[in-house]
Amino acid sequence: MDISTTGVITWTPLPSQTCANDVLIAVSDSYGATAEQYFTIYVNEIATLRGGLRFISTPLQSVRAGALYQYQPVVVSEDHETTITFSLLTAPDGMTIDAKTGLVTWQTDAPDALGTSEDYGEHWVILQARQVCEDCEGKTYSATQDYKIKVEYYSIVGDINRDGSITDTDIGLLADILLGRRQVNKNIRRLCDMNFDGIIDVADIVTLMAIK
Ligand SMILES: [Ca+2]
Ligand SMILES: [Ca+2]
Repeated sequence: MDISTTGVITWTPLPSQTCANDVLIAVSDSYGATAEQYFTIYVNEIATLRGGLRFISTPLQSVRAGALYQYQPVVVSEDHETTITFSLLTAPDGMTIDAKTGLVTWQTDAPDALGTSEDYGEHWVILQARQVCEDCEGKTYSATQDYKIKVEYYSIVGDINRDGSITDTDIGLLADILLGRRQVNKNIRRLCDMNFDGIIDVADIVTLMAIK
């Protein structure tokens, strides 16, 4: 398994690697902040049934609130002649699937200034792939893949509006919070405490301005 500097993971499982494979990836930035993500990839055996249509890819099951979620399912079938059509049987609001390619796309709701996203939490997804063989009396093959996507809380200390970068907007928000002009929950207060001393004061603004 390889990971690129942009975070793209590439892996071709060996026949001996069917079943569960645990993966732990880590990311760090130039300020020394780090984060880890742990997940399990289930490798299926290749379909052997004649006409057997099945999914052989593993969906990405977590996404940062505000990010674009994309998943390209891969299916195999013994019937190479008949077109495969994809659809969503169950999906969160706004998720779409390309009927021809199967590409799943979902723009998740970005957190607002109070740190709330409509999409936080887990969402069921059920994908379906179908083949309707016109030359064989309309015989139909279908397969489904179901999984949950978790839309996650995302935090970088100092990124108070949680748009993924630290800008003047965050400094303005921190000033408003410090002056009591804006009420926020404890998750956001944690993002304001730049020097991790448990209180929000001018020192945090100074630190935020220094790293912007
Ligand atoms: Ca920000
Ligand atoms: Ca502080």
